[in-house]
Amino acid sequence: MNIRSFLIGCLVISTLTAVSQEKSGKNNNLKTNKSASERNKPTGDVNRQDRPHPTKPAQFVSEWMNPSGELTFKELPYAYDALEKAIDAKTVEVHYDKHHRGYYTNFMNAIKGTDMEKMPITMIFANIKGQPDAVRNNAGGYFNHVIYWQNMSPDGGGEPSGELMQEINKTFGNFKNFKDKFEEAGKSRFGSGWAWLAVDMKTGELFITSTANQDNPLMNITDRRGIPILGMDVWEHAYYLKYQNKRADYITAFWNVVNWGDVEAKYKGYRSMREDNNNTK
Ligand code: MN3
Repeated sequence: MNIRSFLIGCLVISTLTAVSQEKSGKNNNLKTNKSASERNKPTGDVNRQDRPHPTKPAQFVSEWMNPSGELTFKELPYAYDALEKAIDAKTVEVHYDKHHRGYYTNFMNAIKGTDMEKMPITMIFANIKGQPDAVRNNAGGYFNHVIYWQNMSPDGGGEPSGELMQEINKTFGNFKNFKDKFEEAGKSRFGSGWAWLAVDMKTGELFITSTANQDNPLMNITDRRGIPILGMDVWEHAYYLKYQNKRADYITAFWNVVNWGDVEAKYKGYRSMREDNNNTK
């Protein structure tokens, strides 16, 4: 790895660590591998209808600090038929239980006995250039699908609120423009890949991008590096049973299940990480 990629890797890790340590007093449960139902138990006055099982901001950061060798294959946070407003049960089942599980298993096999077993996955992404395809494809495939499942909910749809909505309006003009651009990123990705809403690691700005295969914006092979907060899988396996060749119809329907509470929590996780990092400079 060259010195620049190493430094960027260290920056990501140091900022993630700072937040992880700062939050650990309040969130001791985040370091354990609890089941989805335990993790998603409502706390306080959270309105589960309005904000379905979002990832907590600190959780989004801390869950990726574990050594990669200790990462688990997470439970799907809902039933296979829960996303039928957009995606049929059979597709969710095969996608989660065969494709996603396969990436996880192959990722674990690819890093077994290497230094990467002890590295956080974010560190692996920050230094992915030059690594074997088995690591790049399967680490990406494992991580990207965790984000994707978290980003959706049977109670999803609608619009974001708060700071995230303000930032979307500031960056894209309005919510419709944002959706148009995000859809375009998904439609125009040739072959298999992903569309992303991400937060620029250097400037903190939102941006939309797409990546091929199982790459993601955390990898040091992308033009603009950022922390992904919303990911849409546009591989044919994500939609073909219901939509066949009509990728655009799947993309339109995707908005019906977007869990904006989760996207906002990921955005806040990034913001708190950045503020902590600035405070420690
Ligand atoms: Mn997929």
